[in-house]
Amino acid sequence: MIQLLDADGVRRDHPDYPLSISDGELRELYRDLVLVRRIDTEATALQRQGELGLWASLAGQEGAQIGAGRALRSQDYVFPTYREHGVAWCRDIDPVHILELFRGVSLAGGWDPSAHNMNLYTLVIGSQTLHSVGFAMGVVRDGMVGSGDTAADTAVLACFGDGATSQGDTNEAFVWAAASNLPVVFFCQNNQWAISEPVEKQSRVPLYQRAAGFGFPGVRVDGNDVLACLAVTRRALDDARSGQGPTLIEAYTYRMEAHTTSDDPTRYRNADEVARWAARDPIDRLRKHLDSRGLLDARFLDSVGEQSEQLAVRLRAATRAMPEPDPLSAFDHVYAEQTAELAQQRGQMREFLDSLEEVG
Ligand SMILES: Cc1ncc(C[n+]2csc(CCOP(=O)(O)OP(=O)(O)O)c2C)c(N)n1
Repeated sequence: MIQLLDADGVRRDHPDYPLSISDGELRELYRDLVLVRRIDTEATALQRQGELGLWASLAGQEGAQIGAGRALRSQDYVFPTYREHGVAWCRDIDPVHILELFRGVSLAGGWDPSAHNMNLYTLVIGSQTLHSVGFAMGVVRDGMVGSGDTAADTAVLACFGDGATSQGDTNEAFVWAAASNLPVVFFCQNNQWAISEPVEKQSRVPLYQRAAGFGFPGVRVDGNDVLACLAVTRRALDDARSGQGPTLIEAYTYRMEAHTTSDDPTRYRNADEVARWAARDPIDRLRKHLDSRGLLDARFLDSVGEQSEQLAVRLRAATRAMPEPDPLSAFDHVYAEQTAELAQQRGQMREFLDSLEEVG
């Protein structure tokens, strides 16, 4: 397992994954980790207050997501699942859009994918892996792989969980990516659980080893080590952009909270396991490292604390102020062009809504 920061925050080098990083960049990674955790904490609280219908927590997975997200170049394209709030943060997606989705007021999804080079969240497990290879095929046909133009060559990052590796779609995506040598990085966050199904019940081998059977490299990285995730993803994305084909990254991490706010994890996993992983917290680890380098002065910590507080206040206010959606918007964006059948259904809905108004 690739690790660049050990559990005590001590820096290690790895010959295959050299990482030169400035003090300023280290601090910005820390800021990212703290802020995305704050988004998560606020969203969970908002759900408990009845302001969101559901929330899927990323707690514990911040290091994996910020590492992968900060490895991207602006032209790269991301296909997420529903827990990628940290990756979305790195793509400059306002977390308010994610909250719109989980409040159920943004029927077609929260943001414009083309404005951020990040597709909308996907609830159908594994389906985005096929979308990612289809997109990557287009990238190749557009001549944007291996051209040597660093501003144009493009990689695709497909994010999914350990459970998704059991889906047919994901395995088909592996076949397709390998056969066509596509510029895709498969970023699997193995958070040990697919709701109540542990990863040991899904695979006889470590997940990253499956890549060998498809004919491309697989690597396991410490998912609670943001530096290792950054270095490993950066290299895989570089390989993809330069025409060397796909990589499977297994970011070995843990889902600290429930699967979603509708789940009770105490029914299927024990407290000892959770405590063991709490001791490997990705933010604590980077904090220890920064501290050992004298980078945690009061001014920096205050600025992170203040930004975190302001973000939380903004998220709460924005969530409470979200307008109710127009029920007819459910018919928008279903297809690129409205079909006759949908237009008819929309008309029926319109009539129904009008009849309600008449009743008063
Ligand atoms: C095709 C499909 N089958 C089943 C489900 C129900 N489901 C929702 S989340 C989930 C587990 C996913 O686990 P994993 O891929 O490890 O991702 P995680 O939630 O742990 O991030 C399942 C089976 C679904 N959404 N889609």
